[in-house]
Formats: sequence, C-alpha cells, structure tokens
Amino acid sequence: MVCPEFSHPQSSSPMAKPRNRSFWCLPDAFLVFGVAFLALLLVASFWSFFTPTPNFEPTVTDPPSKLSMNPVDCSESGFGVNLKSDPKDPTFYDDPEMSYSLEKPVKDWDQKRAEWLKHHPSFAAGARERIVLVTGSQPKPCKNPIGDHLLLRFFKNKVDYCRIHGYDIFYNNLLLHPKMGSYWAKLPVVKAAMLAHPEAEWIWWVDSDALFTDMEFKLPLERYKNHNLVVHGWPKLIYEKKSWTSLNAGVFLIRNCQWSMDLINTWSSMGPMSKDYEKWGQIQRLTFKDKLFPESDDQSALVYLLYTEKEKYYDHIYLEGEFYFEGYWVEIVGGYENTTERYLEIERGAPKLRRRHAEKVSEQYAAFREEFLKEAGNGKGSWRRPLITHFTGCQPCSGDHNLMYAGESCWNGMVKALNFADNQVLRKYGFVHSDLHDSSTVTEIPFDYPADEGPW
Ligand SMILES: [Mn+2]
Repeated sequence: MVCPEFSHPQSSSPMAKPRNRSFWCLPDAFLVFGVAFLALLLVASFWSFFTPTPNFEPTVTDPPSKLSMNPVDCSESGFGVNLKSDPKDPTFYDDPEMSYSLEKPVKDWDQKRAEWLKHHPSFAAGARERIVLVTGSQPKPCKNPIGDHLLLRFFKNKVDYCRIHGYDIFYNNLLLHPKMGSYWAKLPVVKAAMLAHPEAEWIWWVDSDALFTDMEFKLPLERYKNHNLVVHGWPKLIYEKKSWTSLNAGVFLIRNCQWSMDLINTWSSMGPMSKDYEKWGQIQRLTFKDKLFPESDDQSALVYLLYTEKEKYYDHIYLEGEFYFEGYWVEIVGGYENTTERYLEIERGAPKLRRRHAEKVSEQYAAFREEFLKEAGNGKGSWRRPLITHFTGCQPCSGDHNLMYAGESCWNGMVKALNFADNQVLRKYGFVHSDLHDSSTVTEIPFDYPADEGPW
C-alpha cells in the first residue's frame, strides 16, 4: 500500500515556484486603495488651495505604481503559499508525545500530516509534487585543505538545481544523534526534515559527494506514485549476486509518510545507536560476500531488508535503474566532453534552444530539448547528461580516497564535473567555462552567437 497522497486535483506545482494566483491579497489591496484614496483627498485639498482649476489627470491616469502592481507581488503570501499563517488549532507540533529523535518512533504520521495540511490549505495545493532536498556534511572543518572549498561547490550545485526547479533545500552539518555518525548521520536528519516539512511529499537525500550534472532533468515522480522510496539499484544484484553495492544509499527519494517513518526506525536499528550494532556488522558480512569492512553500514542494511523481507519491502521500494538517479563517477567523467559536443551540435541546428532566456523559465527549454535527446540513451554508455554524478570513494572533505584510484583522478574528476554542471547554470548569466578543467576563468557568451559556433 502506498502512503496516502495529499494531492490537490488542480495543482501540481512544487512549492517555491511562483504560480498565477486568482486572488488578491485582500489586506494589501485594501491598504493600497485606502492609501491611494487618502492621497487623492490630500492632493485635492492641497491643490484647491493653490490652483483654482486643478487638473487631476496625472493622478488619475498615472496612479502610484502600487495600484498596477502584479498580484504576485503580494508579500503576504510568498509564491502562492501563505508563509504568515499558523492557525491556533492544535497539530502534531503541540503534542508533547512527539519527538524529532530517532529514539522515539512517530505514530499515525499520515493522519498528523493530513491534519496539518488541513489547517494550512495554501500548502495542500501542490503538496503531492513538493520536494525538499536534504544534504549535509560533518560539523568540523575538513581535513583535506581544499575539502571545504569542494563542499561549498558541491552545495552551490545543489542550490542551483533547487533554484531552477523551485525546490527547497536544507543543509545540515550537525550530528543529530550523537551515535549516528558518517553514513548513518543522514537518517536522523531525514526524519527531522519530514517533521519540519509536513508540506512536502518527498524528502530527497543527496550526499555531499554527489552533484547534479543535468540541471534540467526532473525526477519522473509519476513513475514513483505507488512507491515510497526510490534508490538507484538493480534487483538482480540484490537477489542473485547478493551484493552490498546492488543499490546506492547515497541518494534517495523518500515519501513523507508513516511507512517511511517505520522504515527509518527499522533501518536505524542496525546502526550504531543500536545495542546490536556489532552483530549487524557480522550478519551483513555473512550475507554479502563482497562487503569487506566489519561495521554495519546503512547501504548494506537497506539491501539486507530488501533481501530478507522481500514481501514486506520490494513493492514499496522503486529500484531506479533506467537513468543515472546517481552514477558512479568513474564511468561518467570521461564522457562530459562528448556530451557537451553532442548538446552543442543539437543547439546549432535548433535556434529555439539557442534563444537567450530567463533562468526561471529553464524548464520550458528542457522540454524543448527532450525531442532532440531521444537517441541519446540513458545511463551507462549514453551521451545524455547524467542526472547525478556521485564521487563514491573519493571523500572530498577528509581527502581519504579509496586506494583503487589515484587521488588526482578524484580531484580532477570533481573539478570537471563541477564545471560541467556550472556551465549549464552560468550560460543563463552570460558566461561559460571554456575549459572544463579550469574553474577560475570564464568566457563571455555573445548574446547571439552564430549557429556554426558556440563558445563551449
Ligand atoms: Mn556518497
């Protein structure tokens, strides 16, 4: 059973995206008209003093700019949702039994969330598609001298992606449960984000070492409508190969519902907060022969649940294997130049894609581009931009990379990926990194570059 949806039949827009509203902000409207009327009276009395034949025309035909203001300007209601109203009616926030902590499971979350939405109707519209992206890193400065700089760029990339698509983003850099460190730290954060964002249907966890490398691509939410958790993974690798890398837990989309609360509860009971933590490490190593380290980890724990309780979990977890929901950087970074060239080739033949436009309307151009990407393929071996490139094993902050690859290939790969992604953003601002390896210089893009050229 999929968790109940808090949908509104008329709307599918994500939260932070401006929508055309059919109503005025009444208090503002009254205020504006009131002030205008008063001003008119004042002007009338003032003028009647000095000029026997006042000409009201300028006041009447050229009203204060506020009168002609676009309704979207209403500061009361922030982009179609009311940010200033929290009715007194009690909700789960007033329930002393509730807790943000992993130690205390949440019950009846679907009802509680629905109740909150009932009291906040402006958020109910569009709730079904609303996503909050959650990411984070450690509380202390990075050991790697360029680690904090890299993390800043990885975070900037996520902010860029969220701004383009109207998603909210939360960056956490604290351990919300003292025992849940490193890869386990995300679970308390995701639970807290679910409680802090009852208006959002989905929480999208994206690791700090992962970045968006297709700034246009949007998750096909319709495909996940009967599922509560989406991860990049392959059933064959889980059930036949029994591999701990049969899915990747560094990027996941989780529905804000009771099922997910229960999952987080069960999932975290295999982590360091549990008295059975060591035992779980042993069980995981026995189950997954390719797991080489002794500690129980969040990814093996999730594969373990899918493997041992298939009936309970499989139907609720969507294993996305069709596109790079996240992709292993080693198989991706070599293809950025070719992808850049192929996209440029498409643009040379399609003036509507070359047209300059505001960043806010980027999704329209993404839709235009789709018709040219049919041959691109998806995932491994394709020349489509990968949605997310994940620097698994590189650890930008600590600098401790997997000894499988030279540190240089990690850092060079990251710089290339960051610039490849940044180019998709920068062009809306008129610039481009001509060289993907050069982070510090940009070239200005002429406003109308010739079809047979292209500066990137
Ligand atoms: Mn990661």
